[in-house]
Amino acid sequence: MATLYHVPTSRSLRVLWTLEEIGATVEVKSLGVRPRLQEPEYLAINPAGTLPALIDGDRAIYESLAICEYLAARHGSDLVVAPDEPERPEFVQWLLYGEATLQAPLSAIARVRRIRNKTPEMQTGIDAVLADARHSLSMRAKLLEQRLEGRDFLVAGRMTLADISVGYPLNHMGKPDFASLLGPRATAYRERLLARPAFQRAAAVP
Ligand SMILES: N[C@@H](CCC(=O)N[C@@H](CS)C(=O)NCC(=O)O)C(=O)O
Repeated sequence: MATLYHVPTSRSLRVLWTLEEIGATVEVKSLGVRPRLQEPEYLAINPAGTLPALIDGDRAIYESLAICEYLAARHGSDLVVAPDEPERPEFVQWLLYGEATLQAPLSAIARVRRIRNKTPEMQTGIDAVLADARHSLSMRAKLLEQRLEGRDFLVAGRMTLADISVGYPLNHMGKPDFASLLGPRATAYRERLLARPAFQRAAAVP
C-alpha cells in the first residue's frame, strides 16, 4: 500500500480529500507541525523537505496535485477529466490555477508574516510586500468569480480535482482579511466545497 506523508492543514489535505471523494485509502504517516526541513528522517524521503510526499513502491511523488491525479486515475475516478472530454484543457488550467495562481500569493503572505516578527527593522519593506501579495490575490480571485457564473463546479459540470486544487487555498481564505477578497459566487462555492462530507473527513485527519 502507498504511504502518504502528511501534516494537518498542509497540501496533503488535497490528497486526503481526493481519497475520501473516491473511497480509497493509503497508509498515512502524520509528521506533526514541526518544520520538516530540519528533520533528516524526512529529508531522506523528500530532499526538498516539502509536504506532501507519496511513496508507492519504487515510485515517489512530491507535488500534491500530481499525487491526487495519480491516485484518482489509478482508481478510474471521474475526478479526472479525461483527455477525450471537451473540457480537458479547462480542467488542466483550473487544476494549475489552484496551486500556481491562487495559492502562490497566499504562500508568500504566510512566509513573509513568519519573518515579520523577527525583523522589526524591515517593517516598512515587509508591509509593502504583504500589500503587494494581497493585491495580487484579490486580482487572481476575480478570475474565479467570473468562472463560477452559472456553474457549481469549475469544469465538466461535476466535482473534479480542479475543485480540490482550488478548494485548498480557499480553505485558507476564511479569515475576514482574506474572505473580503472573494466575491459572492466564490464565497458560496467555498462554503459548498468545505461542507462536503469528504472534505470534512479529510480535514479531521490528525
Ligand atoms: N507545489 C507543492 C508545494 C509543497 C509545499 O510547499 N508544501 C508546504 C506545506 S503545505 C511545505 O512543505 N513547506 C515547507 C515546510 O513547511 O517545511 C505541492 O503542491 O505539493
